[in-house]
Amino acid sequence: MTSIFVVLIIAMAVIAIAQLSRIHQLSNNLRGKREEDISDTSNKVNAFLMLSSMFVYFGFVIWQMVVWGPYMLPEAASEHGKDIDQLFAVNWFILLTVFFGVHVLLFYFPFKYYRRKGTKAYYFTHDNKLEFIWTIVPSVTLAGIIIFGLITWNKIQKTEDENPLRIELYAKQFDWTARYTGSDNEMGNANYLLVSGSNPLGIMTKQTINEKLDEYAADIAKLQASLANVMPDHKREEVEDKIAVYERFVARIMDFNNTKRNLNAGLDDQLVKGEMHLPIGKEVEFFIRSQDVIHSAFMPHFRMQMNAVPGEITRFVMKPTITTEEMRIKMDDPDFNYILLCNKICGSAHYNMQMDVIVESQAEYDQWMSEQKVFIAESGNTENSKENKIAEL
Ligand SMILES: [Cu+2]
Repeated sequence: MTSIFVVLIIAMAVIAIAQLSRIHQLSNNLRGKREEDISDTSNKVNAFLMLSSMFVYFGFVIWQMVVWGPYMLPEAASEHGKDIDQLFAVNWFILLTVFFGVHVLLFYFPFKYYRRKGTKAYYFTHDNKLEFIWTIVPSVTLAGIIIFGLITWNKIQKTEDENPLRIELYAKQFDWTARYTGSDNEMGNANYLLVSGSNPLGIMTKQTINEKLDEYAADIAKLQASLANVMPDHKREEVEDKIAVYERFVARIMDFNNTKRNLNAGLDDQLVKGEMHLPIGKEVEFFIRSQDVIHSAFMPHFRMQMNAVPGEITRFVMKPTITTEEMRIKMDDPDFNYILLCNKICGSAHYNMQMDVIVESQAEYDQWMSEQKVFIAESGNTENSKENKIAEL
């Protein structure tokens, strides 16, 4: 009932306004005034409103900067991070200069040049000098930003250390696994065809290859046996197709054995979850992979981010410069931890796809590393010493 009443009031108001403007128009006609005639006073009022909008707008922008400023990231905790921050600073400087410059002109000109009776607009078709300036200045500025960006890009793609710490960041819905190379400092090969419950990263060793081959042999045998049953033609075709696919997988997995890959490199790899440790001042070369969809390895405090793309290995080179302990003191927060996040919305639990990162002294790192299990132990093999395994091969 009330809603009908409200609608009625609104309708009446609209009709009243329409009638009022009609009366206004008619009275103007009677006085010989045309609709398009706008008084100087009304122009002047609009000009002042334009100028005051500028102050309100700038006030709002500056207020936002002050309010959100304290939530910016603390100082970069990596070597290249300083370059990234500098890149940001340069870009912000250019953006803010242009932003304030353009808006001053945008608001000030309507104020300065509002229409006055008797003045005529100045008119010109084009100006070569002006065109030249507004083409060259942005081109040079953009080229500068791009060159600066490329130099920084090279730094995060090139290792300086001859023997950097190599770590694989393996993404899947919805967690991270960090794989360390173990004592040989060589990351074992991996392939998605070898992924299984006991080998989530698909690491390539003699054992994981054979396990997978056995698994497929059993599956194929089962499928072939099922062909003896009576079944409709389309169903039979389906089974035969599946066998063909599995046989192709088998051929590719057999090939892992035949190629000259080092199948021992993966044996002592160390897989960790939940918490990843890094020694201070040591260059780290990250290899980033994904099992399912696109994820993104994001460590904001180190100014590091790189997509994890299925079927591809992406890289990022980084050297931490501030330990977790030092950062806790700097930030006056005893609970602070560096963090690895997923920065690509990858599904329902994306928000929780994270891992703590601890930066510590080499000695502390070595101690932690010595407590981490090696891959072979994870795959359920009882003889888990590397020597035994290699001897067996
Ligand atoms: Cu993700």
